[in-house]
Amino acid sequence: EGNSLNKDDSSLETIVRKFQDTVSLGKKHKFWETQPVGQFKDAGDTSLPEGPIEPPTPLSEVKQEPYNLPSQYEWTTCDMDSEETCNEVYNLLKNNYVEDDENMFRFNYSKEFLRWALRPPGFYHSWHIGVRAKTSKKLVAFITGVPARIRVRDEVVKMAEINFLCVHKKLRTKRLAPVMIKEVTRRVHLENIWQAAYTAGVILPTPITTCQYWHRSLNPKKLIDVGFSRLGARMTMNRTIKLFKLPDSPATPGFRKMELCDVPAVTRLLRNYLSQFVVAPDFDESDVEHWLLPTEDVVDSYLVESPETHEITDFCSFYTLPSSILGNQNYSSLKAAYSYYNVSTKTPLLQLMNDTLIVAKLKNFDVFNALDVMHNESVLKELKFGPGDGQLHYYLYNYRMQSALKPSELGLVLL
Ligand code: MYA
Repeated sequence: EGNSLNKDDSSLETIVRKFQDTVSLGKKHKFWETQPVGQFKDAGDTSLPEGPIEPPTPLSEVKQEPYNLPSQYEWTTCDMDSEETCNEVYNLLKNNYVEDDENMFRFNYSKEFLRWALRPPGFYHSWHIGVRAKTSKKLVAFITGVPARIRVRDEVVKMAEINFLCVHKKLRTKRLAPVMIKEVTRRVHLENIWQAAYTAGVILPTPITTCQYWHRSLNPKKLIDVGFSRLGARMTMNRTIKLFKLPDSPATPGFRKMELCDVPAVTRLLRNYLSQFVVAPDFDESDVEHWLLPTEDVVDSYLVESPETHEITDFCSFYTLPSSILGNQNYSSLKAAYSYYNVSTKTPLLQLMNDTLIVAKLKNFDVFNALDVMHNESVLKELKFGPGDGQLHYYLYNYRMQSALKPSELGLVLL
């Protein structure tokens, strides 16, 4: 889950958020205190080693039956190949998934996106978990995992990436989420996997790092009209439109869309680049083919092929995640692109990202979002990104980090 919808920052919101974070750090977490995750009370205790918190148990000792749900509900495995099931998941999320703090926007992951996100190489059907009402069969909750190899320093760890945790609005605060988390954990354990990675907009015990979203307006008039951004001080609409204007086409010679035949070269480029970060995915060619080969309206990838040597020297990508605009007369959907993995070796990152903005604009996106992970921070301001109002916390399950990372030490982007 990449999971906080973020509008332009405003100081009151920032103050409120910092206050809420402070409250959260002192709060009791009845569920999370029972889980093998870094606990707030252990922060700064350097005697605790980095690595797994609990050892794996023999598979025969993993609970064989699902956890108990309240009697009106039952577990279901969601087959995302089924058009009908995929529709149900899509609609549950469309109506009940992540909103911004002011409930103006809600993530609207497309069906194609959900299929892509949930069916990477080696995925398990059993990790696509739904909850239905027994009598009506209505889908009321969802949580998913997909397998990934994630490197932490020099250790490659098999993990589950957990995402799309959602409980229907009418069933909130009934402690359903902890049951769902325990059930996905059980099913991950059954595959002999003992660690997980996830992100959330809320503070839980204990983030490995806290990132910020930045936004680059591509269609400033619409963004202002729908309340995503505000007209700056001493700015007119015309000045603002001019400020965010971009060239009509990318500037870098040899800049082109990634193709299937590029998978080996992109894999080499990306593996080499990601090796510098403390936490990053360990992508092989099949992962790159799945996660980075362009898929219409889901993921876009471009690269720079040297016109002389035909060497592939640079790479950039973004995924498509629109949000529903709640209660606006004129617009119902915000088209957002999210920066994914970028590698610059020859083309400066600034120029590479500027070309990415140009193609995103040509594809009619309203806004381009990026986290301050990897080397992003160094180019965001100059590219006219502004900081968002939400934060995205990254977590590992059953893996302790000695101390928090800087966002720039993180080489992982979750969806
Ligand atoms: S993050 C996206 C989460 N989804 C949304 O924000 C959508 C809108 N909200 C909802 O649908 C509900 O509010 C949810 C909570 C379902 C979020 N991650 O049932 P409750 C804890 C983890 O009464 P509800 C994403 O998808 C909360 O602190 N825990 O609450 C990644 C409290 O525990 P404690 C969360 O509001 C998910 C308990 O739940 C989250 O009805 C990663 C309250 O339960 C959250 N985002 O439902 C999941 N929000 O008392 C963890 C609340 O202790 C995976 N809570 O504070 C862990 C790894 C598992 C695999 C391990 C394998 C080895």
